[in-house]
Amino acid sequence: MSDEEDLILSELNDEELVEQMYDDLYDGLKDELEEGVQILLDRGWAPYKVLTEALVGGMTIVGNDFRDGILFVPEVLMAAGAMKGGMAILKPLLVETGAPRAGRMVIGTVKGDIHDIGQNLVTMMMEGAGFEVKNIGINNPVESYLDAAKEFEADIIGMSALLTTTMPYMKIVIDTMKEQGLRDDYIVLVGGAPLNEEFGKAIGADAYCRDAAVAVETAKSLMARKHNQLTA
Ligand code: B1M
Repeated sequence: MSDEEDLILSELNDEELVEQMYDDLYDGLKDELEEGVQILLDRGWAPYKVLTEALVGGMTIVGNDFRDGILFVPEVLMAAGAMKGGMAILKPLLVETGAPRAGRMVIGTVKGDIHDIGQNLVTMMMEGAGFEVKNIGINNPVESYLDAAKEFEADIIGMSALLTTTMPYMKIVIDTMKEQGLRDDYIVLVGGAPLNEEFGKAIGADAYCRDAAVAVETAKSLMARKHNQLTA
């Protein structure tokens, strides 16, 4: 039996376990990663802490090695699959706050882009904060956003892009909204690793959101502002 097979996750202390979970995520070991998530929850870790410290932390390492040509697409897909397994355990816990409905959002990744882990995470956190969210998935052209927003009677349109080549598509969506006289009907939030605040401003979004927690805070404060304007 190898050393790895001998490893009993529940016997590791928190720090060692998180390190091991980074390795498991890196190696795409979904079952082991899920076990790690469960152990941390059983030890009283808040779901959000498990998410950010153990899962997102591990994915950052994967991302760096992907960038540096150490990992390739198949390995990263395995890691993404393991990450989704861990997220699935956390989702009901993040969502079960029973908060009053805070607003409605449509979110999706823009045309040409198939990265969905980040926007799934934003979805979970927004739902946890009491928003109703329609997640329209990946590779969305303008029409998908606008049709979904209309049908769902959304207050917010959220767009995600992870590639420098797809982020300009966000401007196409916003420009189309302007052309169709719809821009002021929605709060537009954008996010994704290659974006920044300046980019958000330049394309005419209401706000750039660095991460899922910022997305929740921003959505709440812009919704409050919208309500105040309507009641003024
Ligand atoms: Co991709 N990929 N990938 N990839 N991939 C990146 C983005 C990259 C930075 C890797 C690297 O080189 N270091 C690089 C982009 C470089 C660039 O554009 N400058 C890259 C590349 C090049 C590619 C391909 C082109 C590779 C290839 O085929 N040669 C290809 C493109 C495919 C396509 O989209 N057309 C590709 C493919 C893939 C996989 C399919 C293998 C897989 C995606 C699986 C999936 O999503 N189901 C994948 C992955 C996993 C990554 C990395 C490693 C991780 C992304 C991730 O999930 N991060 C990524 C490296 C990295 O980002 N460090 C990389 C974890 C996630 C929680 O963070 O998505 O940033 P993030 O979301 C955060 C915030 O950004 C924010 O909140 C989230 C939570 O806090 N946020 C929002 C995100 N969206 C938001 C929307 C909002 C608000 C906040 O709206 C309101």
